Amino acid sequence: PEVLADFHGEMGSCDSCHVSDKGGVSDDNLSHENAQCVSCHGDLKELAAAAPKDKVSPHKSHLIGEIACTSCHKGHEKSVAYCDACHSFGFDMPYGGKWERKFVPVDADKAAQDKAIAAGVKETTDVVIIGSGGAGLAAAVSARDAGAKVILLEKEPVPGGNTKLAAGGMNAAETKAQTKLGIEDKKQIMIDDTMKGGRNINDPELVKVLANNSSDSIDWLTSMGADMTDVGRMGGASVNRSHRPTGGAGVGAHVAQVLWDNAVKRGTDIRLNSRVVRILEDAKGNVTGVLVKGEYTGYYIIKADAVVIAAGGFAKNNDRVAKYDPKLKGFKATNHPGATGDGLDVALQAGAATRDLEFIQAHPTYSPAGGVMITEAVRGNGAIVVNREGNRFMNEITTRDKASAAILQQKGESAYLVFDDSIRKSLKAIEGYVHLNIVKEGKTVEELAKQIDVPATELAQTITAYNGFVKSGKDAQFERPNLPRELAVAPFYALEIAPAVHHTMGGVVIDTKAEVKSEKTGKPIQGLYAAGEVTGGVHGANRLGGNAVSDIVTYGRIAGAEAAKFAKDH
Ligand code: FAD
Ligand code: MEZ
Repeated sequence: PEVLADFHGEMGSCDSCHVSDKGGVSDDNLSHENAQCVSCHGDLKELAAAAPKDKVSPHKSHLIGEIACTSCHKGHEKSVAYCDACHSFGFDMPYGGKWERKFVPVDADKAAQDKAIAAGVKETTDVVIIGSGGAGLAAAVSARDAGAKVILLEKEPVPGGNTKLAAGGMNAAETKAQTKLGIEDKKQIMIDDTMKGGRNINDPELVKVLANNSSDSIDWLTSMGADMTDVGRMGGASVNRSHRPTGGAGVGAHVAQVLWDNAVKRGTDIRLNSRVVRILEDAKGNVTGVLVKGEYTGYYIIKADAVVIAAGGFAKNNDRVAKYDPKLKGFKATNHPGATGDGLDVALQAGAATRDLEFIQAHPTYSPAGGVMITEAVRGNGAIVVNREGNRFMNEITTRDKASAAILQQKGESAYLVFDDSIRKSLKAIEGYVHLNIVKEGKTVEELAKQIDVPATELAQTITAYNGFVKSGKDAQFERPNLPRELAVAPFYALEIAPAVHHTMGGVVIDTKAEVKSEKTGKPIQGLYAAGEVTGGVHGANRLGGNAVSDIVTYGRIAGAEAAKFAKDH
């Protein structure tokens, strides 16, 4: 047999997987087909429990929601390991093919799209949300709480977008967690840090809303079951304000899971494998709904009073990235495979204004060996960065634009992140990197130096000098503002890091109610809202670490509530 369906076909008829009297698949989520897989093979948790302990298990997933078996195990075509889209595990999949994706523009297939539009409305709802990342899920929860009927559409087979990958934290000022830890912060300081980090080209009104609602957004998440009690430092922040789960576990998978659970609990109609290819408008330019391409069901129209674009950024689309910033041509990206910029395309088609598209951020610490971003929280908790000569060359927690530029100036255009066992113990996220086998370890600094091929004497001198700065409370070399701990507890660790495209700061122009502005009139397009990485203005020219999760929760909430209100008054 060539594919899974052939093999299953040999054992029984088509209705061992499909609903026999329906013809074709059950829906775009393949709900029935996936239930059939689980009924014979067990669910993800059961399969993960049965996996060998000494290997990276594809079933031990950090993805949110209930991951559909068919995301990887295709029936009528070769199976693929979806995680290969980011990592390079090289799993030997039964009936396996190579994971790859060709970018298809949203306006491809125009004739079929026009035909579907001519066929008319298939379904009606109050609010359509495009994207199942944090902004989309937050919008779904708040729109449902405001009484709207909501359909949320996600083009990927797995939900959560970039949000599920977020690691270091969510920025918020004047929170209960900060008070408990004795951290003195002010919303105004968060505003000042954000404007400074964004080189003062941010929309100040959007920044005020971000900071002034940040503590409330933490409380909102907490009220729905989130744990945001650990607080660390991110680059460009004056104080510790990056909130994450206890022990420093990754923030994004947790927040996305809490929002997912709450969106599901509130009865949101969530459809995966469902790509929005056009926002529909009437002759006056008011939004009337969306044209969707269901992976299996084809094109159809949903009529809606309001649409929220929460489709994320475009960092994974290197052609588009290089068009706006040619220096980034050929760079790897930290993002999930769906971050291609479709949201921007449908918004542009609908006449939205855009801003700041040329500002694209590289994250300084991506591991080329693992295909993963190493969270800034490792540096925030005390790690240093050294070059191939074993020397520090920057303030490790400066803003990302400066840190990335400094690393690219070093020999080999990469560097080493160096930390000790006390830092490892302070941050659960590090266990993930150890699990991926990308962290080098030495019982002594000298042994570590050998492992990463840097001169042992220089590395030892660098660490001794750094520990001296920690003791005196002043980094006399690079003025690093936080010096949380000496690097003194063996074993010592290092991993190679280099910058990779991480965040697209620009996007659709919104106001403080998350209404999308028209390019032509400068006024809001009636019924169109946007939130999260698809928008521009909140982060200016350079986003501060931790501000994106804050952005998506606060503006996702606002967009959902405003869209529901608009639908009600419509
Ligand atoms: P996403 O979460 O990307 O969701 C958008 C969704 O829309 C995607 O699932 C996408 O597939 C879908 N979509 C796109 N187009 C369509 C379409 N046409 N039809 C249907 N669906 C569509 N920020 C922080 O503040 N703190 C952190 O610690 C942090 N860590 C990060 C770590 C990594 C590895 C990465 C990549 C980013 C990190 N960020 C962090 C940034 C932050 O995670 C993102 O900016 C943020 O989560 C974006 O949320 P979003 O909801 O706007 O978009
Ligand atoms: O905001 C981010 O992108 C972030 C904090 C990433 C990280 O290093 O964890």
